[in-house]
Amino acid sequence: MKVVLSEEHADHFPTHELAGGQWIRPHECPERWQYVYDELSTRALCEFIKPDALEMKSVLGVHSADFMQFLETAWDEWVAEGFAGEAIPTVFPARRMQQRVPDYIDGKLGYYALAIETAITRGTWNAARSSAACAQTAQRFISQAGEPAAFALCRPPGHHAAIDLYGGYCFLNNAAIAAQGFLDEGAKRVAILDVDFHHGNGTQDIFYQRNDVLFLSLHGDPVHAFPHFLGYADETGHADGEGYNVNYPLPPGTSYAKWKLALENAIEKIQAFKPDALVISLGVDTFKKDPISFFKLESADFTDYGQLLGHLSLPTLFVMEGGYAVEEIGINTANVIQGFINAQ
Ligand code: SP5
Ligand code: ZN
Repeated sequence: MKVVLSEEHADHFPTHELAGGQWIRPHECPERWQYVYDELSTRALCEFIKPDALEMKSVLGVHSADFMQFLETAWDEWVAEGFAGEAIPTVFPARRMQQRVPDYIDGKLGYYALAIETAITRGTWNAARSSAACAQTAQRFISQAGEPAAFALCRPPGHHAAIDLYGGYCFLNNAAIAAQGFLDEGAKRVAILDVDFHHGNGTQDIFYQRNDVLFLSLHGDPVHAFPHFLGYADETGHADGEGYNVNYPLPPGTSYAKWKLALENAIEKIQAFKPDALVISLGVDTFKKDPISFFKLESADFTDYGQLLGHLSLPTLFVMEGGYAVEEIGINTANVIQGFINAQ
């Protein structure tokens, strides 16, 4: 399988994440990428390719132009204000306050942030662009070169990034940009299946009123799990999108047996939708040892569900999302890919 990846991911390496009232080294760290790359190399399953430069058309099909402008200039505006640390907001447009974009950078950060664990640094915009470029190039291997499947080893991840919001370690929604790319290049329908432990709130937000993208997400119930404010089962889409958003919130301690029942239900819905392409938001933070999650998948379970996805026999793009049990992230990710390839 072709794997698209960029060394420029390493331009984003924030040193601060606020967690439990303390500053920690961010869970979303550059070694995550290295572990996946090393494991895929060891197993010789893949061919590695660098991305082409990001073309903005499909990006602007999913994100607002003002949000792009903000991401591009946020670090420079922060530095121009004389701030010495990483760019992290302190104030938010909360209930009954104005939803207007202020001029001052601290206010802008709060306007565009959905969570503050995610710092913006000097190299963030470049890394976020290179990550989206990986997804776009991998998508084009499928839609233009006729590859049956591809894997975008994206970092930073993307599925929490909404039309005009960043956070949850995400800036650009790589999976959504790829799905939009398939549509821009002739696909009529695309399904996005999000198997990251966290709800793909950003992807849901982007496609919530559309019927050309079916979005399905298996995740920790937002009553207990980040992002807390989206991901309930009664969020089924709006207007043209009614019925095209499917959430499977699952409780703490969910075993693979229970998780697989939700996956099988999602797979039936994908088959009924008859998509021209399938995008998998592949987070492996469902693993039992993940430090911030509460599902109980074992490493072998990743191979098993990779096989189920392979049996769908759809043009399939895997897009890397989360996974923070760093030493096992490579094994679990490669297991999904190996299971998928075995089923072909
Ligand atoms: C892409 C992705 O997986 N983003 C996840 C972002 C999660 N950020 C905040 C997590 C807070 C988790 N707190 C759980 C404490 C468990 N001991
Ligand atoms: Zn996650």
